[in-house]
Amino acid sequence: MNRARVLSHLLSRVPPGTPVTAVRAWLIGGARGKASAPPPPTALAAEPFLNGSSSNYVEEMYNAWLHDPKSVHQSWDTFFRNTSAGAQPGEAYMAPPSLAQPTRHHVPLSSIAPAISPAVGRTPLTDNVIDDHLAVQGIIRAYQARGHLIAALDPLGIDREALSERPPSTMPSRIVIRGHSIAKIDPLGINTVDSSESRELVVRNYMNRFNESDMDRSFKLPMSTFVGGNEKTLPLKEIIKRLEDAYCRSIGVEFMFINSLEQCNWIRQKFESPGIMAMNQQDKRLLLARLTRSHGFEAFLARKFSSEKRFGLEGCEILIPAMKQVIDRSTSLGVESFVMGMPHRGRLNVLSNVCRKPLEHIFTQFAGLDTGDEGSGDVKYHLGTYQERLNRVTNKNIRLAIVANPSHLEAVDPVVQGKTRAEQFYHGDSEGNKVLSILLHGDAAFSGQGIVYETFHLSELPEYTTHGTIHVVVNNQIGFTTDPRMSRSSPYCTDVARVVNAPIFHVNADDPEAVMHVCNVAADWRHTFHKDVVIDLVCYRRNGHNEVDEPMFTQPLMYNRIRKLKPVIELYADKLISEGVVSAEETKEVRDRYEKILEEAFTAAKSETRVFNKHWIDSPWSGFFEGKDPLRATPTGVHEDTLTHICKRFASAPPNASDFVIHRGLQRILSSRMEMVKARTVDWAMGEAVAFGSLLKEGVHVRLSGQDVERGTFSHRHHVLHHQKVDKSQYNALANLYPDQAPYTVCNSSLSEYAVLGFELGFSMTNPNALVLWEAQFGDFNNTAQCIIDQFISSGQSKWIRQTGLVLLLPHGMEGMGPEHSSSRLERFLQMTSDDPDVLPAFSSDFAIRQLSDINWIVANCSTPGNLFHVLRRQIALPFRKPLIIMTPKSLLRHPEAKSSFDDMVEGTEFQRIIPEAGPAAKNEAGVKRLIFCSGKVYYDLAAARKEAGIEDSIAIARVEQIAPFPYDLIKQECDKYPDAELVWSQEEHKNMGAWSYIQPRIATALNHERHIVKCDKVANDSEGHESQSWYEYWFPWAFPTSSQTEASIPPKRETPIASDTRVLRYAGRPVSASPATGNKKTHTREVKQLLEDALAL
Ligand SMILES: Cc1ncc(C[n+]2csc(CCOP(=O)(O)OP(=O)(O)O)c2C)c(N)n1
Ligand SMILES: [Mg+2]
Repeated sequence: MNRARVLSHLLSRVPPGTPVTAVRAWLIGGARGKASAPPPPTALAAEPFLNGSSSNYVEEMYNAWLHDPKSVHQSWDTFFRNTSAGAQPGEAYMAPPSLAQPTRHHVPLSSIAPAISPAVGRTPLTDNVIDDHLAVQGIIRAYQARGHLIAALDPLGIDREALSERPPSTMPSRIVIRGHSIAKIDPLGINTVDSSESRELVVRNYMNRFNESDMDRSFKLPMSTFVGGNEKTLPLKEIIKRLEDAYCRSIGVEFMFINSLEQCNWIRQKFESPGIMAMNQQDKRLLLARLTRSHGFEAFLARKFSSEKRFGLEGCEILIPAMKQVIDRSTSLGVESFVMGMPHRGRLNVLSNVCRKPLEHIFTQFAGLDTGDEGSGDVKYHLGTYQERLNRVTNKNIRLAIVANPSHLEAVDPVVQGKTRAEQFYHGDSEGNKVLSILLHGDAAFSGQGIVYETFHLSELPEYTTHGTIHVVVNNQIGFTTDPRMSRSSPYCTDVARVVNAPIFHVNADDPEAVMHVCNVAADWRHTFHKDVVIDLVCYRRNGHNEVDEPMFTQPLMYNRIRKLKPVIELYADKLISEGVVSAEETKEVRDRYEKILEEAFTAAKSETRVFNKHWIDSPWSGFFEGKDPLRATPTGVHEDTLTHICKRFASAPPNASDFVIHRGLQRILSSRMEMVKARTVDWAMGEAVAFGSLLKEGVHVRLSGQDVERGTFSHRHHVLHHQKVDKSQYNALANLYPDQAPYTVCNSSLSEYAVLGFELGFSMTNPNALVLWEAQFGDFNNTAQCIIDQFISSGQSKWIRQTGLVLLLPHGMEGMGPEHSSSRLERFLQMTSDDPDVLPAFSSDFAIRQLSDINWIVANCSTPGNLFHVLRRQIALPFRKPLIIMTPKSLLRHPEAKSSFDDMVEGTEFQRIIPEAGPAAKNEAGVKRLIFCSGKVYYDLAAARKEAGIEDSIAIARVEQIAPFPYDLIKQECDKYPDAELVWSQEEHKNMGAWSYIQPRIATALNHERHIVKCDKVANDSEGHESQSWYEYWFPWAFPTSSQTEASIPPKRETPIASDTRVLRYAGRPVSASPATGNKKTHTREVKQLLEDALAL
């Protein structure tokens, strides 16, 4: 039995004499019929579920039921059984018995059951009539769902070919073929599918029942289409024509996978409504002017710098008008700030023509000039920018930022999202109405890079959403030298976006007006639904990957075709001239005017002698550095009352404790916390909490994000208490400390390191007065976010002179748990620090802070909660921002010794870069035979073993808490204190890991082993002898008079060591290994024993 039979079966129950139009009304009229119809006759109203839009669904339910009655909702099951058994109208349907959420085949029949219209008509109702109407509905739906498969998207006409070469077993080509089967251009000459065949791809066999004469028959339009406009019925040929105009011309709309009828209807309306794509003359002229600039910019650079790489936009010049259209439209809808991320392709053009970055700044980047300020800089097509400007179309001021990024494609995506989210957060823009992120992608990168998927999955998470991102893909159908056949397995490069139900608008980039239409729809979609949307600009790349690449080596046929194509500016100008919208003279005038602007800027740029990295900052922190002493941090100790208050709150149940049922285990934890408050001590979790709490009190927003951070991987944190009886009823003590405190955000993230770390980095870039922390589940997982660590965090300030105080919490330590989860790869973070192991900075009163300001990041491995408290607070106390990498403990979280007294955190205390020996050995300086330096948890093992061996007065142990920058001054002080002691470095990590290779040369330098001492106030000179500014001279000009104000620049000072300590540091620890830790518990225990013997045996 098929759908028609099901329906005719149902129709057989229509009382004799019921007019056919009544049936037709429900069959094809849907809600429209319903709205205008008089009340249904009783017999039919008793079975009021049949309407036009549901007939497909009825069939689907019926087929599913036939296959397996259990696969459908119980109400359908009952209904079909009853109708099969001959039930009378009104008797077959029974209300669903369950309130459970229905799944696909479990949608209750009641949900699609409007009344049936009893309109009047005379045509006898036959199976044929019903089937014809159903077929028309099928056709309409087919175009909506699959019209994009035959849309003329590709200016080259090769995209369908690329995919149809796949073996049928891996991809049924007739299904996946998309794009250009009816386009006229095909460089490969084998695009042989004619238009009737391609149409069949969409409508499949729905058309079989119609012949030419049926084309003039009128059909009533169902509520699922808007092609009729005000018409209720249309001839079949007109229905098909309008559907093809909507779905198969230059725009291919992919949206029918979206699980929301409202959203699907919204999109249908935006593309199907007659005349909706029409553009007025003024907009056409504006579009032409924007295209002229886009084209002119690349042409100018090509002429002036013919051998320079610029990753030009030729072949996708429409990108500039497209972005501007999205911005115009969104601005008119209330957006004030745009945060953008984009790859190399067309970046300079976007900087100039979308952001209006001064052309001189761009041109000087080509001139090979020295830098005039701090930073290593970056190539011009990676740099960011921030501009505030007037949007001329809406006459509103807007902010535009392009986030600087590395070469690593798509890595910037989560950073942009984090920055956007932060802007929204700090502006109180809880719905994303004011701040919008736009992400640009290349086709190969969009489908190839996993970070795209990871970023999409942040899009709807409560603490990570940016309330919809507009994605624009420059789909030039090639990635470097690889075409889509070899670079992806999905039909479209955009398929990744389907996972979040984002609509995807494929559009032929050579049809500028179609592009503008999808841009408007995308902006409206985002404004209406606050969800992601994708614009896929199907285009081509006129040159090689860059301007000095030869594309004919690898894509000869494609490029033969490309060479014959006219640039889109010519196509569009010709079109507008032929329409009489502009004259040829006007187009020339617009071109010449822009050419003049370019020439003038080019001339002005010639007089520049330097480039300035500061011109390219994407996240300026205006006011933050103002009036600060660049070398003074505010104290980190806090008043005892504050400690007590925060700790008490942290140890207490919610204020409404009697109504809030807490887990018993948590009650125990809270009690033990209260015990600690009484004893004026903190464990790790309390140390962290009081650091956060005291910052919150001071108005500093704290955001802690990562996998399972709310409870903590090791069940030690418990920042969010869950009511054991009421879903979503939670209590967060740190968010409820003081009435006027800053907000506290703690959020479990998606299971992604790359995206979430990138996101938090972006978040941290927005507001320097926020402590943003990302915690890895275990420290070793940080390597799946390696790109963010290498490309952004360790080198970001140097490349892009932008700062971040982001904190990475990386659980680290060898607890016998196997090769994984033991090592955060401390050695890698240390290897990437930018301090020179051979240079001993001059000791001075501001030594510690100078070191911090000079280094790229701080690496710490604290052994006490008190020190953790201080180092976290110091992040905000510093007058600048540096990333902080902390190796955090596991067993120390509950270690009885790893506690700190309030005395270590009150006013007057501070972070201890090293914790020197304080036991009996400290009082026996001359008698100490060995001074062991170590870091982190191993200290507790060493101290316990030393005590057990009874040698506490002859071995001193000093803990290096801040490993980088290396505390030379304190290390030297400690060495000097025990002049006769052997110096040992002991670590639990294997010798080729951990801090050893970082520590060894630096201790040697501290001991003055034939190493230069260079004063740290050296001034770097460029090749022409210009003095370049350090970053703090730039940000704190009042504290650093320029050399013209002083008598002369200070030359680097080199001094011979005053005294040399001949001692050599010995290593005591595990041998080298390929694996971070053994998987065998016994071996682990043996290794620990060996390590301790090695370190302590005298
Ligand atoms: C993660 C990463 N891998 C490799 C590269 C090297 N690379 C630079 S551009 C490019 C091709 C990019 O193709 P697509 O995304 O389609 O952008 P298009 O250059 O075509 O605009 C490649 C592979 C890179 N930059 N980043
Ligand atoms: Mg590409």
